[in-house]
Amino acid sequence: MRASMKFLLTVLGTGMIVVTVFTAWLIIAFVRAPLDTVGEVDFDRPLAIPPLAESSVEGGVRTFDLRLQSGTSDLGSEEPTSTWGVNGDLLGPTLRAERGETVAMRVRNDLPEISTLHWHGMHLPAEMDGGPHQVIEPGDLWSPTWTIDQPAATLWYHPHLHGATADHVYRGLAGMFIVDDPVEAELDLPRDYGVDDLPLIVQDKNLDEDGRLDMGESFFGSAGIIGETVFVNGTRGAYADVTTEAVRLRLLNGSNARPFSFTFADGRDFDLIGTDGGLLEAPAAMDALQLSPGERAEIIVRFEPGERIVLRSEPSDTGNTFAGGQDRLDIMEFRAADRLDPSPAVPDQLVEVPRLDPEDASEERSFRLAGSTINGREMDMQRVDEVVEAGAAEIWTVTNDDGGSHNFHVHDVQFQVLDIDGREPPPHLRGWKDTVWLRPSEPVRLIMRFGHHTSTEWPYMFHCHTLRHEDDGMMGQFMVVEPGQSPTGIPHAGEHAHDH
Ligand SMILES: [Cu+2]
Repeated sequence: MRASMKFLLTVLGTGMIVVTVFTAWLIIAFVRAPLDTVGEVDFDRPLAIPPLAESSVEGGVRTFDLRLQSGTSDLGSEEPTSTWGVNGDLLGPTLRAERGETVAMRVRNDLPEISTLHWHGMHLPAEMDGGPHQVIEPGDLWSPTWTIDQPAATLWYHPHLHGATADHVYRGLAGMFIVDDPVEAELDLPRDYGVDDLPLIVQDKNLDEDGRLDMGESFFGSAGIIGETVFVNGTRGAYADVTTEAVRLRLLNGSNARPFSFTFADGRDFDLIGTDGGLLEAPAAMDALQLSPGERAEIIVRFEPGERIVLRSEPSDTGNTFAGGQDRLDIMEFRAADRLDPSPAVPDQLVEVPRLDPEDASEERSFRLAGSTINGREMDMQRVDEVVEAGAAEIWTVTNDDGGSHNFHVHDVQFQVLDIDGREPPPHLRGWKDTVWLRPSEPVRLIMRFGHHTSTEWPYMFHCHTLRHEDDGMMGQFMVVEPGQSPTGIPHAGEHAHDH
């Protein structure tokens, strides 16, 4: 009797503590004052443009040499900052290859710890994907190869080591991967890299008093690091000189957690021409574009001679107040020359985007994201969560079940958004996508057709691209197999605890 009484009191006491802590956390999360840096940023540094990666072609194979390395960078502090990069001190070169080309990557890890390199948005065999199972030990070389078979698009690459993706990306490992194809090449679009076709890798970081990258995570919420300083291509307070009437911006939200809602200071319209997986059927005029971590977009914006205009991030329509989505941030400045070279008008029609038909879907699956789980389970490197038939079209319904700061990324395929909580998707979600934001409790129905790279051994990932959530276990694995095949078990190569 006494023992059970004591037990009851313990349970009650623990319950009250849990409720109190949870309530305090809720209050803190909702009262965090939004950050506002509008008008506060000096744009006094020329925007760095990542160099185009060198490659060599032999026997029809285009080979890139990539070296993960540590170094130091000028991030605007008095002291240089320790950073990581690919073939340099911070970020990596822009990779570029044509549809139909076979590429070979020689990725050497000269970091003091294991890492991986994942080709985000790429359709390729699972073993080449650079996910958590393709670890590269310090000093080792990893040599994936595949044939590019997807439309022209702005993709990117970054580490994907289970438990350490947030850390490695934040330290500076990321770069763009531009896929070209003849259809895009035929269109009258700006494409002079670094002149009227600019890659913009937008990231937020915090620096401590000694100029070091502050790895401390936000106290306000579970999304991880929310930076108060914005960097574009690693440049703090960046400005870009504009010499043409129109410029194509390839925007990548390369942040760990922060969503951006890109606008220009005067609210001008721009044309959205492409999303994660390629160009749209037709340009869509808009004055604000939201991108969550991992998402990309291509926009074309027009400038007047002699003007200076700031690219900003206004509060996002995320459905919650987490991850700095309510902040207003000055991002970078464009400085137009007094005389601008003429640019073509944006074509009325871009490319064909064949709609995937829900009638063709052979399978429907549902994914509920909450806590650090998907469908109640945390990532297990040895568990295959879903098995998919090669060539099958499927509908995946994905729901943010706990109101947190979540999006959803699927490897290997580009999907289309069928509807969001029953509504038609807005223009910026009507093209090919591989990552999509999840507003709380609004199911997003995705349709995708899986390719023909099969394996009974190597899985692909699906996960939240808020990197802290991914690291915490909000990730699962799927295998693409031939009809009738079953997974045979995942090799243990990827089992590494992460410790700093
Ligand atoms: Cu998440």
